This record gives sequence, C-alpha cells and structure tokens, in this order.
Amino acid sequence: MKALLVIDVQNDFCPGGSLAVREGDQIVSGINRLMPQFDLVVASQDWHPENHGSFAVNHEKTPGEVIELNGLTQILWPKHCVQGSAGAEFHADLNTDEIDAVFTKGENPLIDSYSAFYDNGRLSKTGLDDYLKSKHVTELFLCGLATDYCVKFTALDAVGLGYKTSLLLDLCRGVELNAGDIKNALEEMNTAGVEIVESTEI
Ligand code: VGL
Ligand code: ZN
Repeated sequence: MKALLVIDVQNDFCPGGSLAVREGDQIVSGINRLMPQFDLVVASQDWHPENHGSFAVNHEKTPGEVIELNGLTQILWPKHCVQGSAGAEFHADLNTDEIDAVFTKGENPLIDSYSAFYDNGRLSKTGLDDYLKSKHVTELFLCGLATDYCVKFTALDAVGLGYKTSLLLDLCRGVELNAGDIKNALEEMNTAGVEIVESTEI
C-alpha cells in the first residue's frame, strides 16, 4: 500500500502567513492532482497552543534566535498555526475531500514537533505510524512545507520506522533561514535513504 503524506500545507506557511515559505502556495494544485493516484492520503497539521514554547513572543525574543527549551535546542519562530486560527487552516485550495486522515502535532507547549511521527524529543508518538501500519502502508511519498524542517524530520523518521520513503521535490518548498538549508536537507534525507523524485516520475 502506498500513501501520500501532505505535510503542513497551512495558511501560515504560505505567502501572507506569519511564517511564510516562499512559493508555499505553488505546490497545492500539484498535490491535488496527485491525490487520486494513492491508496491513502494523510495530512499533518502544525497545531500549537497560544503559549507554545517555540514562539519568540512567549520569551520576549526575536524569531530566529535559539534557546534551550526543556533541554532541547529550539529555534524561535513567529507565532504560527495557533489552534483554531485562520493561519492554522489548510490552504483553501487544498482538496481536503481526498484526505483520509489528519494528524496534528506541536500541541505540547513545552516541546516542538517538526516530524509528523514524533515530537522533537521523541517523548510521544502522534498516532501516524500506528495508523499507517493498521492500513498496511509500506511506501510513503512526502510533499508539503517546509522542506528543511517538518518535511525533513518526517522523512527521516519515516525511513527509521521502516517505510520505503520518497520525497516529491517539486511539491515541497523550504524556509531557507540560512542559505543552503534546503540543499543540505535534501542531502541529509538522501543519505538516510530517502529517494528524491519529481511528481512527474510517478
Ligand atoms: C514548521 C517551523 C515551525 C514546518 C513548523 O512545518 O516546517 N517549521 N513549525
Ligand atoms: Zn510550528
């Protein structure tokens, strides 16, 4: 069984959003077009409480600064994807009718969660792995936002959990906080065993 995993295609990560990823909205139509080719389509949603520890404003600091949050290194972000806010909603053009299940992450204010499988400290699982295994999924194709954060960490965990994992390069966009971040993320994924493909190849 093959599943398409759509990572964090939410308004705050699209142009006009609080943590906008360049061209973040340009992947939506391609994702929609691909959905019918899959046995299963699963989406993740970054879903933070107002008091989340990854928000710079909650530490009176500036986005981009790095702190230690409960023993883990944490990049501080603008406030984004607050539960129930418009910014946390999926991009309006994303075909949610084709999505079989949604997994939220980042609810615990004390720890961030880039991967759709585990929080950054691997203290808890989201339920995504158990769900995919219950559906006998063995192969994952990843797309979404952002290449150098949530997509990367989800892909690395997917390989670690035993899935044959491919990244749909043209259907991802990255934050690129520092020049080279996207390229480095792709190299790291590739080295870990993630196949980097174009959506036209599948
Ligand atoms: C993400 C930074 C903070 C992402 C989420 O979806 O890549 N990045 N929260
Ligand atoms: Zn977040």
